Amino acid sequence: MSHELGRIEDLPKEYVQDLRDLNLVPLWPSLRGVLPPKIPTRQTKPTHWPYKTIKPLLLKAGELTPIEKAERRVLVLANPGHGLEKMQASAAMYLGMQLLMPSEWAPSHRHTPNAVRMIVEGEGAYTTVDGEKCPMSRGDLILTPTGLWHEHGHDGTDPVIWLDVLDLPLVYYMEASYHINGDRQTVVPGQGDKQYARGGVVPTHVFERSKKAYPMLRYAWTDAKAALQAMAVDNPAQESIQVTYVNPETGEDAENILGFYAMMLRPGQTLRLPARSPAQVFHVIEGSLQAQVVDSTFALVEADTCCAPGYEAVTLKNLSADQPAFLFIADESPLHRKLGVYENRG
Ligand code: GTQ
Repeated sequence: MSHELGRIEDLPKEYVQDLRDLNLVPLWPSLRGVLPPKIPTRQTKPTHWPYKTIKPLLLKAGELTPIEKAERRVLVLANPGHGLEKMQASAAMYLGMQLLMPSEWAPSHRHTPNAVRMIVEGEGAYTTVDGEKCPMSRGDLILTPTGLWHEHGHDGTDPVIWLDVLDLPLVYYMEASYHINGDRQTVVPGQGDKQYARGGVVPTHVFERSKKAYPMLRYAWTDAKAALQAMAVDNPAQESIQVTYVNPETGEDAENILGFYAMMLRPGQTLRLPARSPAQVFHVIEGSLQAQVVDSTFALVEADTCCAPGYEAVTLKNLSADQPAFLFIADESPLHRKLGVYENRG
């Protein structure tokens, strides 16, 4: 049973003006807007950003805007449902495709939003995070969690491009987003990955525990891919072949707000992901597939990115009969779970 609620036009104009003058607003005309029945209103529209359309425009940005004038040379993958100027892929996720040309340097800074980079193309670049120089290769995931210094450099010969995923829209909405510029970092031993790169054995600190909140900063694609392939071989009947990027000291998600995963689809496989509350982003690392969400069907090839709103099932189909497909997925699960609003509707 649902009553028609009173509208703003049903009230005397002078009364509404009296309220406004006192910074007061009647709830009932807006109640259904902020608490819609059964399912949230989602501005996040299923959206596909083909890499082949982004790359030439990003390279053009490399000609038009020197790195000194950009600091970070990024084209933002903006969801039209939120309005492009909002620069958000979903309520909590920001996506950007970043270009670094040989010998360029994107100076050191740190900020409150958490970021990760998924390397799309090119060799020879690195991100120095908290002093550790993390090499960038295709498919690698590099964390720059909240508050850690990071800068990008490039010793190679060809353009390097990566996908940035940040929780910027959420942190900005919280009025908690800011940055601080810093000097070039002093490089310390480590490449963000080696100590923790073998699952099952982690460093033991006999004298004191690691004080690092983020002990692992780089997750090499060669390791994540090998884990997926082993999982597929060891579990031939298992439908979903997926790994989660975790903090190896705690087993929790690698970052606090967004979740990061790698998935393998077997040749010819169709996988229906249940309708869960968090929005999701899919990025193809290797292979090609079809993604269906609401009434959109996207043909995704290598390096393509798409997003899906929360509360919707997503069907992924590997159309290749003989090649597996590998995906990077980012979602808002850690946020939803911590806030107690996570739902799986099947
Ligand atoms: O590389 O530090 O896409 O600070 C947006 C903000 C990348 C970065 C982005 C950033 C960065």
